[in-house]
Amino acid sequence: MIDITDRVRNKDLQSKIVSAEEVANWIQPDWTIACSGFTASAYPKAVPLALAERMKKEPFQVNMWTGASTGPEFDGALAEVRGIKQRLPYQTDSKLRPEINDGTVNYLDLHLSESAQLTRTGFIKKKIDFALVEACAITEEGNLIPTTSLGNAASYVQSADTVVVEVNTTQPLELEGMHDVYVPLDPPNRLPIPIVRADDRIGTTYIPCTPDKIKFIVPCDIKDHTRDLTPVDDNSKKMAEFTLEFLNAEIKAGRMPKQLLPLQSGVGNVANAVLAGFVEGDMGDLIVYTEVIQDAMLDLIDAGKLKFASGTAFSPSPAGMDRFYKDIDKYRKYILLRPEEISNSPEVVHRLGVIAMNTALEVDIYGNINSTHVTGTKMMNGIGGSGDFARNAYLTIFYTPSTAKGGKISSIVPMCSHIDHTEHDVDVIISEYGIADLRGLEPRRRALEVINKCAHPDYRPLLLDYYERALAATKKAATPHLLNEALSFHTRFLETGDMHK
Ligand code: 0RQ
Repeated sequence: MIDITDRVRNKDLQSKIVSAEEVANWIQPDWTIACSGFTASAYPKAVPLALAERMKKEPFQVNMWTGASTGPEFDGALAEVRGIKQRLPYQTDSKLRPEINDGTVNYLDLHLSESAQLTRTGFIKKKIDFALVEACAITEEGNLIPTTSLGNAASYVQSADTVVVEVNTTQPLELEGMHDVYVPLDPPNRLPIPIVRADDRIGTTYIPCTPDKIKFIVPCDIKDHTRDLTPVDDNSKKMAEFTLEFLNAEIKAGRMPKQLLPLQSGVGNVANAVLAGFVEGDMGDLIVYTEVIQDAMLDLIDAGKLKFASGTAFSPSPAGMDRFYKDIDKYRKYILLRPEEISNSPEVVHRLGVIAMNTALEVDIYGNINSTHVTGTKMMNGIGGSGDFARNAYLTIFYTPSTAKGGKISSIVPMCSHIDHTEHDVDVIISEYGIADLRGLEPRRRALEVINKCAHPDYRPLLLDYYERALAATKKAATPHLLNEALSFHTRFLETGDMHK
C-alpha cells in the first residue's frame, strides 16, 4: 500500500488507513454514498473501482451523489457493472447515459446550486450512509484539504455521520490554500452570502471535519482523468468571433465596462473557442466567476489578460494540468475554488452581474432552450449549472451550431422538444451564422431574428414557412404556433432520419 502517513497529520487517524477493497466490502446494497467530484476533478477513484470489482462477482446497486460529472473510474466503472441505482445531480459519461435512458438508473437532473441544499434537508434521503471524499491531506484537527474541485463535498461531509477519505498522492500539497469553503445556513436562518467581488474569501481553506467522523482513510495514486483538448473547429471559431464582436458593441454602447463583467462559460468546444478568443482579443483585466476552470484560463493568465478566476473545479487537459503543477506558485494566485452552492449561487451571480455563456442542444424560434433532452426524451448530460447562471446573469448568451448530425438535424426548431431555459431568461443566441439579439423584442420579432440570423440557410425556408402559417392561423397571436405541427421537425427526424424530408 502507498505510504500516506505524511499526509495524515493526525497520528491517531493513521490507524484508520485501509485498502480500497476493505471499504468496498463494507458497503451495503442500496446505500447512498455522497461523494466529492466535479467534472473529472477530485472524484474518488480507488473505492469506486474496488466497488465495481466486487459488483462484478456479486451484483448489487448503490445510490451515488456527487458534485457533477466524474471520470471513468467512477461513473464508467460503476455503469459497466450496472451498479448505480440513483445518480444526481449531473453526469457526462457515455456508459452511464444509456442506463439513464433504459430505466436502469434513476437520474435526478438538478440545478447544481440547489443540489447541496436538497440533499442537506433530507428531502431525497433522510440520511446519507457515508460521505466519500478525495483529499490532499488530513490536518491534525481532522479537517480535509481538498484537491482539484470542491463541488458538494463540504456539504456532504457536514451532513454525514461517517466519512471515508481517499488521500490522493498525485495531488500536490501546494493546492492547500486555493479553496474557500463556505456552507450557508438553511432557511429560516440563512444570511446573505458576503461575496461582492469574485476574489472575496468568506470561508475556510479546508472542509471542516472531525477525527471521530472519519471511519476509513484510503490511499490513492490515480490521477484525475481529465480530457485532452480538441482542436477548435470552424463553427466554434466563428461563434467566438461573434461573441467578441457583440461584447465590443456592448462596451461601445456603454452597457458594459471595458474590462467586461465577470465571465461564466460552460464546458466543451464552443466554450474553449470563446475563451481562446479572449486571449487574442484586446480586452484585459478580465474576471471569471464560473464553475469550471480550464486550460484557456492559464492562457489568459500567461497573456496578462486575467485578473482573477473563481470556480468550483479546476479541470484542464492533462497537458494543462502538467503546466499548472509546474508553475503552481504563479497560477494559484489567480484561482480560487468554492463549493458549487457558492460558485453557482443565484444571489452572487446576480450581484456580480455575470455574463453567462452556455451551449444548447436546440433552441426554438421564440428563444426557449433545450440543453438536455435529445428529441425531447433521451437525456444527454443534464442541466448542470446552466440554469443557475442563465436565469440570474446580467447577460445570458446561448450558443448552438445551426445544425447537428451532418445537417440532418436543425438546431433551430419551431418548438423545443424539451425546455430547460425559457425565453424569459435568454438574451442572445449565437450560431455560426450570426447573433440573434432578443432583448427588447416580443415573440413575433424574436422568431424572425432567430430564423434570419441563426438558422442554417437550408432550414430557413422551412422555418419561415412554419412561422408565417402560424401567424396567419392564429391571426397574429402573441406567440404563433400550429399545435399539430410544432414538433413536426422532430417527428420527421424520428421517421426519416432527416429533418429536411
Ligand atoms: O453528439 O457526440 O454523438 O457527435 O450532441 O454536441 O455540438 O459536440 O456540443 O459538447 O458543447 O455539448 C448541450 C450537450 C452540448 C452541453 C451540450 C449532439 C451532437 C453531439 C454534443 P456526438 P456538441 P457540446 C457548464 C454548463 C448542459 C449543461 C451545461 C451540455 C453531442 O453543452 O451538456 O450547459 N449542456 N452546463 O451531435 C440531437 C440536437 C443536437 C444533438 C447536438 N439538436 N439533437 N443531437 N447534438 N445538437 C458545465 C457544467 O454544468 C458542469
